[in-house]
Amino acid sequence: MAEKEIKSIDQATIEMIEKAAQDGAKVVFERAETMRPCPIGAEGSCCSLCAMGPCRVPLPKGKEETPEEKRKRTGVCGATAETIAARNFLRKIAAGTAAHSDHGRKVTEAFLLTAKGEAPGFAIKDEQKLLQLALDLDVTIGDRSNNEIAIDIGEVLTKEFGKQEGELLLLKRAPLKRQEIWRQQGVAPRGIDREVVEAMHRTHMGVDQNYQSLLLQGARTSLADGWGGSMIATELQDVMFGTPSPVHSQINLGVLEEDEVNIIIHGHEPHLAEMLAVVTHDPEMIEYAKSKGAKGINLAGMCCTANEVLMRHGVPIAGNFLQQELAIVTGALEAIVVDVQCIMQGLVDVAQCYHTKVITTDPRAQIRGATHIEFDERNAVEIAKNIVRTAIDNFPNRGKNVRIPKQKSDLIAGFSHETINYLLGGLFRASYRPLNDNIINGRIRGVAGVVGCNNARVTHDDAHVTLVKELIKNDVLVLQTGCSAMACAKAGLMVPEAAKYAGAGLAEVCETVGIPPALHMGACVDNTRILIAATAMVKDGGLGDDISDLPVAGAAPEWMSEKALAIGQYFVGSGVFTVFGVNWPTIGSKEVTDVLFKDFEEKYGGMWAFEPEPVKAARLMIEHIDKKRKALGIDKARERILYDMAMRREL
Ligand code: BF8
Repeated sequence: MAEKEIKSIDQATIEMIEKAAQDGAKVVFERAETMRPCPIGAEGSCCSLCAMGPCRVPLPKGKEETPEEKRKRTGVCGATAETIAARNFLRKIAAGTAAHSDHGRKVTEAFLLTAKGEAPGFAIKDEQKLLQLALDLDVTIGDRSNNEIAIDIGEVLTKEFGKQEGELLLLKRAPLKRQEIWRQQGVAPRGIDREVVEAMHRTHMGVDQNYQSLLLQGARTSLADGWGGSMIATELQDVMFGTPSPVHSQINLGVLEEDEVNIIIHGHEPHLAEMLAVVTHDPEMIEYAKSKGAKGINLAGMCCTANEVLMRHGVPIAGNFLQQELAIVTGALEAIVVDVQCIMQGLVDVAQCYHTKVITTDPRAQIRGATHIEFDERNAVEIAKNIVRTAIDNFPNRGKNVRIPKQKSDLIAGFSHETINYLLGGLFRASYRPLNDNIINGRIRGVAGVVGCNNARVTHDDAHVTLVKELIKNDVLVLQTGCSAMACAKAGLMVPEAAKYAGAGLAEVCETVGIPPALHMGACVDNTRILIAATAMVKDGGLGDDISDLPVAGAAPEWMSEKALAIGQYFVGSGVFTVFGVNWPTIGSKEVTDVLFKDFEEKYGGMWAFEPEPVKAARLMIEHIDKKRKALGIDKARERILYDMAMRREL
């Protein structure tokens, strides 16, 4: 991994890192300097699965390994470097799948409570999507009420988590050829929890010690995430809270207000955030804020909870993963309210230097030193009001050491699969046909999903923005989620005017349809929207009969979480070439890495790659897209367009 030269390309972030240093607040950027990453763990060569270890089996540096040296590179139990790297990789996928899927389970529980009328304030909002889901799951519609249908859907989907045999029901949404590949390879997941449990069993000391079968379980587990837990979360959230459609908002720390009560909602699950979006507009709450000297209440988001309420309500976003502590450093934050995942324990320590209250709300994600106000869908309005009142009561404690960065960028979000379908084809003939046609005629070279985290080991936001700019310059339409979408939105790539960064062909399509060249599709669980969009492209015809035939590629250039690995693996297992940056967690075993980077292409039509330099990563993606165009016989159209572009650029 190359040493980073600057901490962030985002001025608001740099300004707040400096303020944190002046204020004596230790934030992630400083901690990353004092805590160097363990090189043996980073390459997947440390096994800590039993008490005979931890055993370290690092790859010898700077020289070719002899067969004898390789034979000796084992743990105390004899586990080879291959077994150790593959086990570590599988455990990470299992953890990532567990996180997304436990989110999906929580949504399903809330969905059932809503359908049964036991969650006041929540409702079934998207009837069309409810009925589509009923059709997909063979749930009877007839003349039954929406709530009756929803109860059946909720019960069917609840069983998907604990199912022991057969296949997950939503696999049927994939192209038929893809389903056959999964069956042939033996990776069609049976039940969501079953695959996670089996992954944990296989990686226990002394169980599966064949790196190839461990990696196979990695594929199966991740597919239980992408076509299971995550997809259930996205679908039910859309039905309950509304399927996103284009919405204008703003992003970066500059969305915080000097004279209002600032509340940030941070994490991943949208239930509480949905209720906060309502309650912060309640006149009674606004009056209460005024009684404490504030002009109003300002709700903003952070990380993927932010993406959820941005997509559906246009709630502004204060920042992505590495900015969470910096929001406190502004001195203007009354409360940071968190649910689950990607919440740094450092928040509590940073909050000691300011007046901010860190409020945990989920029994699964508690932090010592934080205030815990437990959320329960059965009493959502009252609990949300209690949280908002706690923040308002904290407003008079705000000190004089306040500095809110000026930076905030406009963005258009809300590009669900349904919205793209509608924007491209219109209400009565919604389809992906215009997208496929423009790919076939070469105006659009291909489509890329660029997703994932920030990572304090590399310059904040830089790889996301550089990679996406390179892709759109080369006429690749970019679909985004998570912290990557936020990075590009801050850089101004998510407004229609950003078409100026695009190649001539893509710019023409963006201008005609009125969309940005990088489309915000939501939170990390919403990567399933990209799977559905890819499937829609296959089904619309002209681009092959499987996702692996499409001129598409994926990337997570600043990944850090286990969820990112689960996502990457389900994209690979669904036939997509996927490039990760930062570091690669199986480098300690050439055999394991070769399976993931090479053999997987034969098995799944998609494979992994590792490239930390973002322009080179974009080049790899474009090469793959061109390879697929050639296989489809549509490379000739593209050559003609390239000639036109070159001429236009010379003008
Ligand atoms: O689920 S992109 S840092 S916030 S893990 Fe976390 Fe990574 Fe951000 Fe959302 Ni996804």
